[in-house]
Amino acid sequence: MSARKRPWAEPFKIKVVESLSMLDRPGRAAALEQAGFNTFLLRSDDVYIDLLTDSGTNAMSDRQWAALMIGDEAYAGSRSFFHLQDAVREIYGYKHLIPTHQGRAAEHILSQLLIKPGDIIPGNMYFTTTRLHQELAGASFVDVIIDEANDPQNEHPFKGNVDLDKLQAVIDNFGAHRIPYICIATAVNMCGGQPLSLQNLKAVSALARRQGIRIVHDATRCVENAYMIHNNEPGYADRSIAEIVREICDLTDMCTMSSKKDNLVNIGGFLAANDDEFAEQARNMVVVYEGLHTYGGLAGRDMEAMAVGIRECVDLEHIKARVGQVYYLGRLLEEAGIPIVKPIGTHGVFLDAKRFVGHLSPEVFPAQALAAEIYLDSGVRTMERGIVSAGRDPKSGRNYGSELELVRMTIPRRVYTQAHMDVVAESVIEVYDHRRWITGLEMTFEPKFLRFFQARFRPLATTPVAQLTSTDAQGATASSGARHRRPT
Ligand code: PLI
Repeated sequence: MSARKRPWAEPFKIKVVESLSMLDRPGRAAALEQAGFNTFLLRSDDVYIDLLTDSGTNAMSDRQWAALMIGDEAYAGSRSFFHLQDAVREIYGYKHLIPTHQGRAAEHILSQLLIKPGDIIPGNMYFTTTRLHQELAGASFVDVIIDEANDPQNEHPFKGNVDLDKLQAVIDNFGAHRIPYICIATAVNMCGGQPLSLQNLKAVSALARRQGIRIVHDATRCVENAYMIHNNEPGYADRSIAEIVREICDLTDMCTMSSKKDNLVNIGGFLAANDDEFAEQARNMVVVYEGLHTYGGLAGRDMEAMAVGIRECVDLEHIKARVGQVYYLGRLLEEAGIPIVKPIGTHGVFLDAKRFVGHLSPEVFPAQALAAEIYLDSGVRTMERGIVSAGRDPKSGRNYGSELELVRMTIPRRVYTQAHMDVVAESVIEVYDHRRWITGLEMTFEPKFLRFFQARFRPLATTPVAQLTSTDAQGATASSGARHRRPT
């Protein structure tokens, strides 16, 4: 073999394709306006390359499609449930499985069962739906992630780690009796898809056990985290991805899962636990909100496809190519000097809007404006992960605020090619070259919950000329009246 052999290539060939179309620039401008400058409100037909999310947007394998045909659609005791239960036990190791239609349904049931008003949930950074369900059940979330996670330029290889001193301080302040569980996410989404190390998780687990506090694992991207441990944590290079996933799960008591990510399906999730009594209560609760405990809001065929996806996603060649593609895009941007979150994450490349559009202040939603601009430039859809996503404290009504102001370019699994990644990089570089002409936004509609999904914005009337260089300012004045005043 040549020493110049590339480190990864897709371990699949393509059997079915879906055509893409692209609106012209005036069409994209009209679509953006209609969507209230929120990429979540665009119609997918108006999108060229869709990097909004990696959730439910994966391409299933031929084996998963074949599995759909053997789904058992029985209301009760479906054979497909038992297939799924076997897969969850084999890969994740938890004893009890409660299927749900997606991750937030598992979060809802878990939060309602474990939280009482006034409780505190420490965790390694919030996730939007997870924190909302904790709050709706009466708890407050406290972030105990290491400080490095909030610095996009810090190259710590495990930025998802828990700061043990912060965790101990929360326990000392509030008392273990007010902490029903510690919420541990793998491959932490909101800070850029950053993994935690097994060394850190072992320490968290030991501390939690000493204090008699459970650990709830958000296992949504556990396989991606396991791959980073395999690559970067001493002692794990020879361990299989499945072994590492199992070691992570064994250090925790239960998990919530959105199977729409790692597990390679378009819909599905679950709650899984080792505790018999908790599982019995969850099985009872799932009947109220989702469906019988042997399907939990899923069709039998969905459970079959998930069972196959759970085993496929721990294949080393698969995960190497999946994360390899994210790195490919990240490196293109790094080489062009674009400010991105480092290290490159596992499920997407995150632009650092604070540095990308440094002339925009946080009140004018820099990351939201940047995501809109990228769509306008090329039809590439990305999303905001900053102050809009952070939302408001339900008690005080104040904006939570966010140290990180990011645009997430999330890569669906097995969907796009390297040429698509090149197109994305070209567009981001183009937008970067003209970044000074990007104006901020004002929010015109704010929904009560998870506002980033449905909020609407309008562009501020003028470019902040005072903050432009004199050459930039001339350009802005010359074409006054237009929002995007870059030269064409
Ligand atoms: O979208 P759901 O309800 O299947 O899953 C909720 C959820 C829970 N935890 C984590 C870490 C997630 O990333 C997550 C969903 N994430 C979405 C939709 C995303 O775009 O990242």
